[in-house]
Amino acid sequence: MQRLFLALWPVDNIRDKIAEMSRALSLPGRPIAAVNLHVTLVFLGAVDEARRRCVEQAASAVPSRAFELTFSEVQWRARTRIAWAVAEAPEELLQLVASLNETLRQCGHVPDPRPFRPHITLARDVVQAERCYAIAPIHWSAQAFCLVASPPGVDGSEYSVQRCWPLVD
Ligand code: 3AM
Repeated sequence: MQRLFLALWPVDNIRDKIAEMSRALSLPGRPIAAVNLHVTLVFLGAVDEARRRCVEQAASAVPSRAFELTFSEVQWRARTRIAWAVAEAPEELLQLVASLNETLRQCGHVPDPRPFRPHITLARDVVQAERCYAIAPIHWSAQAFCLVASPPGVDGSEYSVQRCWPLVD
């Protein structure tokens, strides 16, 4: 079994900008390592080999369009103790997530009932912070989405990108 999720994975210069912005905020808590920064699209959980093949086939067939995301705010919530950078969701992204959730049902996936909000988790276990930080906007031109494995149980370990699918311009 592998713990998998689908995500937008930043190219290096975007990753560097996000990591630099996050460092500059000096958020307390456990910062997410720069190599792990991402936007989760669909969390799949523990997946066996057969289901993984199903997921890859479904992801290959899903219609998708390229889009741009702009992160212009960092929010912190006392309830979750998470600080994350948030962006407005463009229509193409909402469509992509909806299509993935729908097509992945054939692989036994149960969609998360919570509304999708594009975000990059920057730090966890943040006990106290500002509710909202304005940041210089970070533009992320999304050209692909990826299947990513998260090694079980080891908090702080590196995620590993398994495979990516291009978004059509
Ligand atoms: O991108 P974020 O940080 O919001 O919290 C986990 C992370 O989300 C989330 O999957 C992403 C990649 O690890 N995650 C972990 N367990 C989860 C679960 N049981 C989960 N999301 C939903 N249900």
